[in-house]
Amino acid sequence: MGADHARILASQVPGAEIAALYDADPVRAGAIADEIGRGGVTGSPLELIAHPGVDAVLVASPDSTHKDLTLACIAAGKPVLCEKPLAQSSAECAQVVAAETKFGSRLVQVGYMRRFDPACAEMKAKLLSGRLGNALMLHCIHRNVSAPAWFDSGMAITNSAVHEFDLARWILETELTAVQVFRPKAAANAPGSPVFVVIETAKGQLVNVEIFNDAAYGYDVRSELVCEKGTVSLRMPGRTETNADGMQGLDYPADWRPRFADAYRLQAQAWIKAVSSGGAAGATAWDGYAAAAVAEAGLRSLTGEGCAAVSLPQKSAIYE
Ligand code: ISE
Repeated sequence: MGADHARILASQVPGAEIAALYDADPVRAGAIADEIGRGGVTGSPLELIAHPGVDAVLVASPDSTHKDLTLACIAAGKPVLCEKPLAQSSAECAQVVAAETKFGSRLVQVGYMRRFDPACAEMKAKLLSGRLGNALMLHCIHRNVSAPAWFDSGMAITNSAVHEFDLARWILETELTAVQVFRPKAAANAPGSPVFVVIETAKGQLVNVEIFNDAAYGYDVRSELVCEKGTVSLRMPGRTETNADGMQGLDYPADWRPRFADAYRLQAQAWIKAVSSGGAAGATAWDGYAAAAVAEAGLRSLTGEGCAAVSLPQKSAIYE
């Protein structure tokens, strides 16, 4: 993702200039610097954050490093776009929220890029138009070709379903209050096996999310919002349709990068535009915290709690 973000910032975002890059693999960092023709390679992430030529930082590192790197950016007073999830637990997210609250204004944007996906934005706009009446249910499907080797059994929730937790909070403009996670007994007991999540919102709506990370056939993300007077669903993106072997078909992307290419570009553009004028865009650290709290309740449900309640403390004023 780091390489993708660097390419997007270098080629599709007016006003952005890559001043420095870091990767745990210096050869890879050097290759990206050569490819985009800009940015020196630093010796550590903290060196990059402290670099006087760096005004803002994009963190796209392993999930377990997000919290410390985001805190380092806040300590340096530099805006940061951190990939999701914001941290590994709600307690860690609370540390980020506390540091940003102490700083006094927003520096953190969390990379919940679906908020910038034109189809997701249209779904929200259609709900807000009032034509469909109140929202009652949101059905979501989220399938990957295969779970990466570093996935553990909880990551279907903490790394994948967090997208839907954020999407549901954002589209329905409410908090998620209770979560129950089911696993089909018929499926193999592997990190990429399906989980089925049922969520209740503070407005009394239901959200269900199927996560299947070993789905084999392609990257497939769907959602249908069911309202009192109609429904709205995301259409399959794609520009062409193939006719061959007696069949008509649409292609599935291999992963999220082509599927959400517009969202990543619009997210990066919104981030740079906002930080250039001293503001912030997209999902906040509070949103990152809320998604992590739902994920944690999901893990508790998975390990025997049944229907797990989500509790959130009072939101600080900088997030209102
Ligand atoms: C991955 O980390 C992402 O963020 C993708 O957008 C998501 O679809 C995938 O399930 C995650 O593992």
